[in-house]
Amino acid sequence: MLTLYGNAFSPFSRKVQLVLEHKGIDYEMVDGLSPANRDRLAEVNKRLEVPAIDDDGLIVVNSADIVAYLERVFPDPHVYPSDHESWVKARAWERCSDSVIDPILVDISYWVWAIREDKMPDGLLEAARADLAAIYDALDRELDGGDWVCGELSIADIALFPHLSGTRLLQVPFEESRHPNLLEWYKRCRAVKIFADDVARTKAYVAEPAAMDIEREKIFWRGDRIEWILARGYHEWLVKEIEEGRVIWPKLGIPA
Ligand SMILES: N[C@@H](CCC(=O)N[C@@H](CS)C(=O)NCC(=O)O)C(=O)O
Repeated sequence: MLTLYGNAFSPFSRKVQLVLEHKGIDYEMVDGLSPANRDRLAEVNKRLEVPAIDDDGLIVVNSADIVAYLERVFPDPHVYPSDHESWVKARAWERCSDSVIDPILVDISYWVWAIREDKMPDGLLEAARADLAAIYDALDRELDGGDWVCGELSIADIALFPHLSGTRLLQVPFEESRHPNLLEWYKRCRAVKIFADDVARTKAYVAEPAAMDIEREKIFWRGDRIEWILARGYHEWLVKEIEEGRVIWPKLGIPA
């Protein structure tokens, strides 16, 4: 059986789990971010990141690569649209979810779930709100007249959903007045079983932050999340984090 090394708190892991469930693929889940499973995760992903999958000994890491692999091996129902234009658009929204939306939301989330004594630096929440508003505007336009971001339910919706489901908690919600199509899309997703189950799993996981079985004192920093924090002017804050030992770096992700 296929094994997913994931975690209910990771949007990338949730994306892969949604694809597995949409395609009806049997899988077992190992919590890859639980300290108890660190050695097992290291065996499949040297970067020590989730998600990773083990499909009968074939290891695939990185959520977009995993989704592409699943689409090859289990093509039906497909998550990449069949016409070229929608395929390009769906990949673009998946990439935007992974490398633009994720960094903004994760960088402002540390003051919600991590164990820290400081307050969020001044202006960071406002910077997140401004950047996300531009993304919500674009999504609202994409959804004008359609149920799903790229015509049919696709990887675009699946990649976006785990991120956008956390925006109210993080105080950066999309609003009925400015983003009515996006709000309707969100409600439409919530009515689909795979998305409802995803939200239930994550809610149960974060219900008691003190019981969350992940590293909560040091932050795991990787590329896009560093880029956004630096691009918004918070280099001094990040340097202090490094100097004060609150940082974990990914290990070298060399295959094999
Ligand atoms: N590019 C990777 C990013 C995966 C990623 O950032 N995973 C985070 C969780 S969301 C992680 O495993 N971090 C390690 C940690 O927090 O210890 C993907 O798409 O799979």
